[in-house]
Amino acid sequence: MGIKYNWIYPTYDESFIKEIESYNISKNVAKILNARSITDMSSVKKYFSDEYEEGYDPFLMHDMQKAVDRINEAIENEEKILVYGDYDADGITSTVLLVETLISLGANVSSYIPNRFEEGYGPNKEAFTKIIESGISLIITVDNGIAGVEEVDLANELGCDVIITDHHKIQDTIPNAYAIIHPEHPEGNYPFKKLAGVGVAFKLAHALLEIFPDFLLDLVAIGTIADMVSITDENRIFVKQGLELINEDPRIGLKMLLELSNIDTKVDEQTIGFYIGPKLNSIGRMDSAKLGLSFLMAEDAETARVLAEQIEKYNIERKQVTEDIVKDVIDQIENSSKKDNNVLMISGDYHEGVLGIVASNIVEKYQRPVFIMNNKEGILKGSARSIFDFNIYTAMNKISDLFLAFGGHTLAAGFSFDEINLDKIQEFLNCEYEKFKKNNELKSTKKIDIVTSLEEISYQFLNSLEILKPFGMDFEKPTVLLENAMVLNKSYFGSDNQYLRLTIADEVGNLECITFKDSVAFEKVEKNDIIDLLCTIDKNNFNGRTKLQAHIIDIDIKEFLFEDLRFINYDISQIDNKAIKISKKIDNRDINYYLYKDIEKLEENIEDIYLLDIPNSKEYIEKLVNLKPKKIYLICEEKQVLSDVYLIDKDRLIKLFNIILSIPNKQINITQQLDKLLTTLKTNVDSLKIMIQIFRELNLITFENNTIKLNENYKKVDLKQSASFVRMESIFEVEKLLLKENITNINKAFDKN
Ligand SMILES: [Mn+2]
Repeated sequence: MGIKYNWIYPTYDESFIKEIESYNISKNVAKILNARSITDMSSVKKYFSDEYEEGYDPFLMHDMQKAVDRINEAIENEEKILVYGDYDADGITSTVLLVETLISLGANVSSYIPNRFEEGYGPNKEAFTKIIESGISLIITVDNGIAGVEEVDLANELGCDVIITDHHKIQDTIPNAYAIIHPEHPEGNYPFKKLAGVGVAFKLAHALLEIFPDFLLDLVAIGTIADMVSITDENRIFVKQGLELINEDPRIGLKMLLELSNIDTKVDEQTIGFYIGPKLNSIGRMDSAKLGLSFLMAEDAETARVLAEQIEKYNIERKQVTEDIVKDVIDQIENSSKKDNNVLMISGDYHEGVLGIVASNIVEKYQRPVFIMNNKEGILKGSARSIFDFNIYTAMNKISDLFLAFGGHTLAAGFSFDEINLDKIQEFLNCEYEKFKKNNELKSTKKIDIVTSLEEISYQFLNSLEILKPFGMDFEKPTVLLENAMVLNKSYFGSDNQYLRLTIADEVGNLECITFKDSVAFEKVEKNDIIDLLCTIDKNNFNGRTKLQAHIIDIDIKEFLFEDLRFINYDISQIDNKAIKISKKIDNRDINYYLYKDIEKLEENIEDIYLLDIPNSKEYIEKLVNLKPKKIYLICEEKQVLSDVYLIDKDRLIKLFNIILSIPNKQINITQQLDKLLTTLKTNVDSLKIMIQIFRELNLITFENNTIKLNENYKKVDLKQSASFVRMESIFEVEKLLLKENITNINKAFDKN
């Protein structure tokens, strides 16, 4: 088990894997699909098929026809239409998508994005009033929630229709909008519920344009990835095609932004997730997100460049502000009694746009729910992030009267409250989490897709997984467990040395492994440790060079029971007097010397055991392991390796018996036939003697005057009925294990887990 997570090892259905391999799909891909419960051919075919290339029929969405009719009517009558968007990447792309669609249809369209700091999320009355006063008679909201009941009523009163398109959780009271397009509409029956805001806007565009508008899929890909919705089903199709479009013919703004980010490789979901998405999000975190619209809709290179540079600036600023707040929060936690709280609640004079990012960071470090708040004139406003499926929203709901406002779901929420309520809220949340801790294990689980070792990791391995892309929510990057790798080197990097870098190695090569997350958890990993490393495998492009790199998810430091002191002429006089020494024969009568046959006398939980030679049976080792010693040191010096001396096995025994049978009088005189026998059986005299002994024990022959004579009444027998054979097999087995295997395999052989 790992330091951070409980690992769930995969189980594979071998026949399924064979079947899918016959379709020219690599074994690794087969394993991953299998580990992810895609376990029959029809699901596999559906997964890889292009059948759904154009997604589902947009008119399957509730109110779609009604919305399309109203919009067409507005275009016909030259009404002023406004697209009301949101300030995050999903909201910005949704807005651009619908504005471009309406422009292409000849509509008189404008857009509005509320300001995060002045207006907050969702529709607001003041904005609606101003918009409608300016002559707008149709508002279409995108990615803006479905909670604006009063705002929609107001618009209706002022003679303006509202069409809501959205994907957020539907509340009990639905606004009285002209039409509501939502994949989860209670009266609708849309097959896929997990579209992003931009995905819903795209369905409306598809319906309006009456063709599949694949030229808008770049926006869908960006919003879908940035909003971290499920990457399965229709979203997978959209993202895949959208990424292709971005690579073939990017918008001029994106092209500039990619250039400024020094990205010259193929754009994939990670490029969007790590670079483009956060940058688009940073606009609204730092300033008004309107700039994002101009950026995505820019048509000439100069405008695009200027806007891209501004976005770069916002992003750098956002990173700096985040870093500063994280530092301050950690400082507050470490230097006060706040650290003892079950739920960390920290406030300061903080920039509101980044509090969610800060909270996620702190959760990662302290592994408990976190509230990060800006204190503005006694009102605490901020973001909460939870962990281990502790439902933070439900907890807040129980004391809803202590909040001015709050909203969210299991693991994330936004809120505001008067600071006089802080202690009450803190106390209540501490209690709630205390109860939760008692009934739940505070360790998340992590599923492993593939268990392998370092030597299997290659470009070929990584490339074989490409077919599964894009990865994201609900279909994450394959997790690979590299077993028994040695830590060759450990170092830290980053501005504060906050990131960890390990180099792991095996006999063949090595691999650089890094993590940008909570390197503190892995502090006790040391150079030369043998570890199981759970990671994802990636390519790292640096200074024009590409190399393989692992991203560390979790680590298990192997505590080995058996330590190897074999084949090094270990000087046994070094052994501590208190340590237990075990051997087949005693030649030193020290008090802590034991014979294998006397190990019953040993008590449980002894510290160190030294095995001077090897026992006659594996059973003795098993008994020792059961005593739960701290370490078992293998010295195992053997003057005579019996399996090398005695050349006996089942095949030879059968051969010898057939020789006896083939002779007419069924007798062999050993003295006369010795050389011939030894050559045929490829063995030696001592071995032959034991083989004869085995046959005697089995009543197959008699042996007198150096002559083997077949017992006429012999019966077919099991070799295991011969004590000599059994003893020999058992010695060979334990010798093979303790003398021929490496220490890792020996540890594995006796590992109870
Ligand atoms: Mn959204």
